[in-house]
Amino acid sequence: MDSQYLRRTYVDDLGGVRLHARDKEREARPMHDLTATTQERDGPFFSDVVGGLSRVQKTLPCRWLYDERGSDLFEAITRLPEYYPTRAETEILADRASEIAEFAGEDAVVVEYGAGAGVKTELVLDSLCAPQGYVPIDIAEEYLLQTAERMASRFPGLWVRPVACDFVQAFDMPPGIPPGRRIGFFPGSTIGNLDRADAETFLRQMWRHVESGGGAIVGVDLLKDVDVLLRAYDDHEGVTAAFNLNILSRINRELGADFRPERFRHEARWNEADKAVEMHLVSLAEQSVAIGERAFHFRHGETIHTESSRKYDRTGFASVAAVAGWDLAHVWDDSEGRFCVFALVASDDASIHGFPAAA
Ligand code: AVI
Repeated sequence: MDSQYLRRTYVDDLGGVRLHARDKEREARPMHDLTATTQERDGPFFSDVVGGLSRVQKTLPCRWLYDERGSDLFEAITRLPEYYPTRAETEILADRASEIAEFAGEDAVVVEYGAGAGVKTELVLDSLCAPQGYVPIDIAEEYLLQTAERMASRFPGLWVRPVACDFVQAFDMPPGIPPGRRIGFFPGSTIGNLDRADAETFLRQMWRHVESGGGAIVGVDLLKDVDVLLRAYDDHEGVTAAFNLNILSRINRELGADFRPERFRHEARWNEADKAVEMHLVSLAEQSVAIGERAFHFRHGETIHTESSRKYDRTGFASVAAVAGWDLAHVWDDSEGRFCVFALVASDDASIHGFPAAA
């Protein structure tokens, strides 16, 4: 655990663990803090933005797309006719409920990465036989706590502990998890937003969280016709465009920058080498943007790369999972073959994780 990054762990009203960068600095501020903008300027958001905009291909990490408005816009995206992954995955989780229950076994504890609004979680918890616990993990704290509260009242007796953190960083499971087989749940093809190395690191961390013999249910979007993919990331109502452009308003608001979002446009591109749909913000003019004392120059047509959504085939994903210590148990797909849900079992080959192999 990087103790510099996660300064504090505490338990809130719901018993949830919150892990925050720079909590101590925040706490030390006076009640009427008119210098909040400059104080954020040495935080992780600031360093990601300045670092990303200083690169030859300007880039912003996609996790910063999800402020409150970004999370609302993403929920709206999941209901768009062009954005099929949510519907396809929901169909699989509903149709395969009994197989999922059999795979997870009785008394399971579900650990969900990137819990969001938790709609699919309800489907899974409903399918399971006497689930004992639920650990939702998300960086968007508002949503996380709402989801945790909803699940706690929807499933009385279920042990619920939200963890507010960036699940790509190293972190430990909260204490007091009930006994029972742990099942990592990573829906929505969020694994596609990680590059190969980060996907492997993430899968290794999930292995450590569920421990040998635990399981995982992972949603993966499949390679398909590029036009279908591009339409899913550039809908006709412009919701995805608003989601992408919103990051500029967030930088203005939280870091005191002077982006003019109307001087950028959203673009979805296919990257054949990475097998990924990329989201970019294209500069509509030659322009400069200030963030504090720093200035960033944009050529006309220059882009900021804000997200990659990698698409897999079945064997491609199974081999990434295998490298990280997961054996394949089942693969389920939707009726149109667009999306897969993988059921994985944490292998007991400890050598994969760099631990000494059992004698
Ligand atoms: C969260 N993630 C899996 C979505 C995706 O499909 O990559 C985010 C998204 N970006 C644009 N549309 C949806």
